[in-house]
This record gives sequence, structure tokens and C-alpha cells, in this order.
Amino acid sequence: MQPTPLAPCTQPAPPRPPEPRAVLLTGAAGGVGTHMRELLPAYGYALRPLDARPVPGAPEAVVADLADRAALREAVRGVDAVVHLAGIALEAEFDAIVAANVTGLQHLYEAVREEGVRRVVFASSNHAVGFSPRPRRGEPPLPVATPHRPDTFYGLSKAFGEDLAQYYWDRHGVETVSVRIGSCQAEPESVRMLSTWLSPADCARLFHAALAAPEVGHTVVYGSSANTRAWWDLGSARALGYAPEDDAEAFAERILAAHGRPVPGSAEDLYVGGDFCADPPRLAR
Ligand code: 15L
Repeated sequence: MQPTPLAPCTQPAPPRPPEPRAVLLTGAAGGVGTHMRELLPAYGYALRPLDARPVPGAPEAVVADLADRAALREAVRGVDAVVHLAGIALEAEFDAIVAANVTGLQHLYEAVREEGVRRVVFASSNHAVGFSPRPRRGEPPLPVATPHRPDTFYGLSKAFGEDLAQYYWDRHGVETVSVRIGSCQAEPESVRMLSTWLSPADCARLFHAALAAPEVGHTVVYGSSANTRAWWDLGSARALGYAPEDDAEAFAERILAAHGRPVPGSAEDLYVGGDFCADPPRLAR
């Protein structure tokens, strides 16, 4: 007996889920990096973690220093984008800051250019504009286009990083979203952070928007949650598709009871960079 021929399939094949986009995550062992390793894969990213030290729980991570150009080039090979969190994230000796956040950043961008990676999400910082007066109640939020007013060598290196990103876009067509991150940690811990907090979940939303937006050239955004007391204009972040969901106000009562208001005339009272403008936390030697 002849086998009955199969009826032609009239159903279209179900759409395949899109391939996860490969993203190099530098600084993967740090505070923000640890949150992003946990949260970004849910948005469809296959992360390649990199850090100068071994990454706990990620034996596959690339262990490489930003001084190692060959290792960086190999690390960026084949990825769709880089989320660059590596470098020094507090105040430190000028030479150390330059090695990690200036020279190291240029090494990263060279590797990106050489390997044809299209986009970088650069962890800039609010400390690039830290000496800007903090907006008072009823005043407009600080625009992205405000002049750089770094509060530390660290903030100065982030201001440089934004210019480096602009240069690599104008000269080489490498796209960047420079994110002036506020205070990205599980919960706000000070009165200032009621304005500057970026919840880890909102940080992942913002990085996803920065990675997924169709064309960004070089775009600078502030990174904070939808805080009732926010200081920064989130317009350029929202234009990328960022829709923050958290608000530090949920912690306000507890924090104000514990800390009271900032002393009038203190750095925390006057400037968006807070303590960084007077007595910055420093990298342990
Ligand atoms: C930063 O840029 C630091 O890396 C981080 O440790 C926080 O201090 C944050 O800014 C902040 O402004 O709270």
C-alpha cells in the first residue's frame, strides 16, 4: 500500500523567537554589573561578562584589565553592543583615574571600532555635572545640555568619556548612549538619593532602551528613577523608550526620620554631586 501523502501544510511556521543579542558587559563584578547580570537577560540579551577580577558565579567571564588591548579586542569580537561599566567608580589618585577611565576607555573604543561593534552604552555619572546647583522645589530639572561641572577627578574622567563618545560617533560612526547614572543601588540611603536613586530594575529598563533604540548617534541621558524629588530632566532617556517605574519617595519617611534635612549651605544641600563636592568617597588604596 502506498503511504498517504501528507497534506500540504497551510499553517505558517510559528515565528521563531529572536536570537538573543550578544552584549559585552564590562565591570560585571561591580555593584551595577552584578544587578545587570541578573536583570538584562530577561530582555533577550546574551551577556558576555568581563571584569579585571573573577566574576562570582560566572566562571565563563573574561578576566581582563582595560590596559590589555589584545584581550579587549578579543572580548568585543562578535558582540552586537557593549555595556561599559568598568573603570574606577569613586574618587582616586589622578594617575589611577586616567589609567582606567581615560586610557582604558580609549582602548575599549578602539577595540569596538576595530571589530565593527555598532553601539556602546557608557556608564557616565552625575558627577560629570556634580557642581551644578541642585534644582530647588518648583525649579526646572537640570537639562542634559548643562555644561560639564565635574566635582572630582572621577567626574572629570566621565566628562572626558562623554567627549570621547562624541568623537567616536563623529569620526568613526560608533554609536553611544552616555548614561549619567545617579545612585544605582537596591534602596536609597540618604536624603540626596531621594532625588538621585536609580533602582536596579529601572537601570535595566534604561540600558535596554539604550540598546534597543533604533538610532542614537551620541545621546546623553540622566539615569534616575521616576523620583518625586528628581533633579534631572529624563526627556532624552524617555525619547529612547525609557519608562521608569520606581520612585524613591516610598523610602522618604524612613530616610528623613533617620537623617533629617541636609545642613543649609552644605555640599549636600547645594550641589547635585552632594558629598563628592566636599569630601568624596575614595577608592581604598
Ligand atoms: C557614582 O558615580 C558612584 O559610582 C556611586 O558610587 C555613587 O556614589 C553615585 O555616583 C552617586 O552619586 O550616588
